[in-house]
Amino acid sequence: MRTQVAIIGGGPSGLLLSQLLNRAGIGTVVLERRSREYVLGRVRAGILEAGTVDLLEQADVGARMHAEGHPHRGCYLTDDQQMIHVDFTESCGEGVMVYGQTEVTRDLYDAQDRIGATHLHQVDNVALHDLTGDAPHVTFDQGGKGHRLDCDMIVGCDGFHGVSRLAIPEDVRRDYERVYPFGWLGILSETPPLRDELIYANHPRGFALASMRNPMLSRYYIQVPLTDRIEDWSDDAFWDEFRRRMPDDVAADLVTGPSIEKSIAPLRSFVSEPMRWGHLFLCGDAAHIVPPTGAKGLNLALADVRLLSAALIAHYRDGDDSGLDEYSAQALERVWRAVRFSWSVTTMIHRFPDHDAFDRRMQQVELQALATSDTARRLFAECYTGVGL
Ligand code: RFL
Ligand code: PHB
Repeated sequence: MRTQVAIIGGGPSGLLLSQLLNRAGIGTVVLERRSREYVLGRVRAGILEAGTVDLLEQADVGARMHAEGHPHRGCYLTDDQQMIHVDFTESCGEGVMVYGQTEVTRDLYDAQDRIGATHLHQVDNVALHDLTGDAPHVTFDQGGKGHRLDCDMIVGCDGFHGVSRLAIPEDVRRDYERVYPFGWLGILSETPPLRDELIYANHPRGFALASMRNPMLSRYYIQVPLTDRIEDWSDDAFWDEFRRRMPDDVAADLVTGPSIEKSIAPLRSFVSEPMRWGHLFLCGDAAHIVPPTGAKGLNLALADVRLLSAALIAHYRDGDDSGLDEYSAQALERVWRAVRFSWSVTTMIHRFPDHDAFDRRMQQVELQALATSDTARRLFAECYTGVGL
């Protein structure tokens, strides 16, 4: 088998890259470890930056997002009982779109089917070969048989637990990591959202987030110790704890119902440099992870794809390799800015087991800056909507 660009991983990065390249006449094969149903069953991010919305339009997957997504012009943060509103549109002229990663992924699969793109699912033992030589290729097993895919380039879109990043030699690769001492327990419920915009709550009992997918589908999270398991949390226990972490007058409006999904995600900041090695390029979670607090993970992954797709199109169309040569350095600039934002919001809004009275004062000063300073609100809004990254 031969293709121009072999894409490892059929999550949002891999699918969008395949979509943009196919539309430019460049051949791709996507190799995905899981079934399509499994990929579509994962509940993850919910917020799209303005630039992500534009990119999905360019890829011809914007129609349902515009019909069913919900533009938001701001969000709330709390400091115990105090509600602080940041109006993104007033502060920086942009907003965000509430539209789940699951829906983005579904739209990408549908668009890929329409143009007849090649996806191989349930592949195992993916291995990358000759990354700096003349014959880059990927080997893998599918249906009990071994296969070889020859290509010009390999793009690792296989997430944090993928194999692509590990194909970069250890003496070349540099990893940076911060593991946070808590996770997020999230539930999805068919209930009306608590408010018209998201609420990020800093409460003495810990962080909580009220998010949503649509007027009858809510997504709620609470900070939990890393040792907690899903079985420890009945729906009732979740709702009780969530209610206690919201300001009293907001909590009074909470509509509860059975959870239709429940999961715990650990929080981590991670960056692996470089994002290119020979014929291998990395996109998205394969190269970097951010805690979900800033809603950056999916957006950052798709920003990589925007850069890399343009560079690959310039390579094939005009023989211009400057974009490929600059890809790693350019992508990492945005990555580090998003890592800083996600880390700083995480630090401002969670209760850390080792925080003392001093750390708490720092949180209060930062939250009060958002309440009182146009400049602080603008900085936050620019990062959250992505225009300042
Ligand atoms: P993905 O979505 O992880 O997709 C990678 C794909 O590669 C496949 N794969 C392989 N395929 C072939 N061979 C292998 N060896 C492979 N190893 C892995 C996987 O099956 C998968 O289909 O990465 P991508 O495309 O870069 O997209 C990134 C986003 O998914 C990610 O940044 C966000 O979802 C992060 N994230 C969240 N971000 C937010 O902004 N808000 C959230 O609420 C939020 N919740 C989450 C999250 C990430 C989570 N993960 C990764 C554990 C919740 C979870 C649980
Ligand atoms: C979500 O709706 O899943 C969500 C929204 C905002 C975040 C994280 C997760 O910062």
